[in-house]
Amino acid sequence: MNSNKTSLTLLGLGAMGTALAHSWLAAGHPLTVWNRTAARAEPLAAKGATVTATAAEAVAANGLVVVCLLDDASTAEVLAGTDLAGRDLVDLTTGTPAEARTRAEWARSRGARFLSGGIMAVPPMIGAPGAGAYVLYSGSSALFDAHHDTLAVPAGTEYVGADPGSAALHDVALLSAMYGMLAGAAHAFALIRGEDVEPKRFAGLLAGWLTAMTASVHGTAERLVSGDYTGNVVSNLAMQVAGTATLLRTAEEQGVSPELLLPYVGLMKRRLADGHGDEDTTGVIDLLTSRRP
Ligand code: FVH
Repeated sequence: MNSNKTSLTLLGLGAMGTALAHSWLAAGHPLTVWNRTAARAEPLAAKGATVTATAAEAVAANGLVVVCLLDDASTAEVLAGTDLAGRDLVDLTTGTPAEARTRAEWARSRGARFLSGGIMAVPPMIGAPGAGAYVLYSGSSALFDAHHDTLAVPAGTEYVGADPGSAALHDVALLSAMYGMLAGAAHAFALIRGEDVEPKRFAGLLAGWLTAMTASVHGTAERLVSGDYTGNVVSNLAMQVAGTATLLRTAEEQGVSPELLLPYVGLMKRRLADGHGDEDTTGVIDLLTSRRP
C-alpha cells in the first residue's frame, strides 16, 4: 500500500462494487470494505482490503465513504446504523433525482458532506483505461474537488452541478436513450431472424449505422436551444412519417410485432397532424413534456 494514497471505505461488493474495489486496491489506496454477504469480501481481503463485520465499523474507519448498493432503499438500510458525522459520503447507487436530493438532505442532517454519482459503465470497464467509463457527479463541489484524484481511479469523472439530483437525472436520461437504442436493435434483429442474413455481419452494419446516426443529437440540441425546429432540417417529418409506413409494412411481411416501433411512430404522426411536417423529429419532445424552459 502507498501511504500517500487516500484511504477510503466502500460499502457494497456486488458486481460493480467489486470492480471498484479492485481498481482502488490496484492503485494502492488503503481500502476498507463491508458487504451484507461477507463471502464476497474474501477475494478482496486476499488483495489487501480490510474487511469489517458491520457497516458502522467500515464507516468509522475512513473519512471518505463510497456506497455502491442495489438501490436507494438498500442504501437507507445499510447507512441507518452508522455515524456519518464528519464523513464525506459518495453515493454511487443508481436512483432517481428526487431520491438523490432526499439522500443529500438526510446526509447533511447527519453531519456528512454528500456527492451523488451515476456510473456510466459496466463492471469490466472499471479501472480499464481507454474503455470510456466515467462517473457523473453532482452535489458538494468541495467534496468533489477534495477527492477528485481518488474518484478518478476507477473511471473518468464528470461533475454536472451542485444539485445533488443532477447526476441521477443525467444518468437516467442517458440510460433511457440506451434502452431506446436497444429497442431499435431488437426490432432490427427480429426482422432479419430466420432470413439468409448472418447476424454477426449484420451487427457490424447495425453498429456502424447507429454510430453515424448518434451525431443527430447535436442538431436536436441546437433546435431545442434556438426554439426553431425547422432550422437545418436534413430529413423532414412529412417524409419520415411516409417512410415509417414502409417500416411497418415490412414488419408485417416478416411476421414481426411492431410494438417497439409503434409508440414513436405514433408520436411522429401526431406532430405531423399538428401541422409540423417541415420540422424534423425534435417536436416529438414537446409532445412528451408538459414542462418547458
Ligand atoms: N452492474 C452494472 O452493469 C451497472 C452499471 C451501472 C451502475 N449500476 C448500479 O450500480 C449499483 C450496484 O450494482 P451492482 O452491479 O454491484 O449490483 P449487484 O451485483 O446486484 O449488487 C448489489 C449490492 O447491493 C447489496 N444489497 C442489496 N440489497 C441490500 C440490502 N437490503 N442490504 C444490504 N446490502 C444490499 C448486495 O449485497 P449482497 O447481495 O452481496 O449481500 C450487493 O452488494 C446499482 O445501483 C446499479 O444500478 C450497475
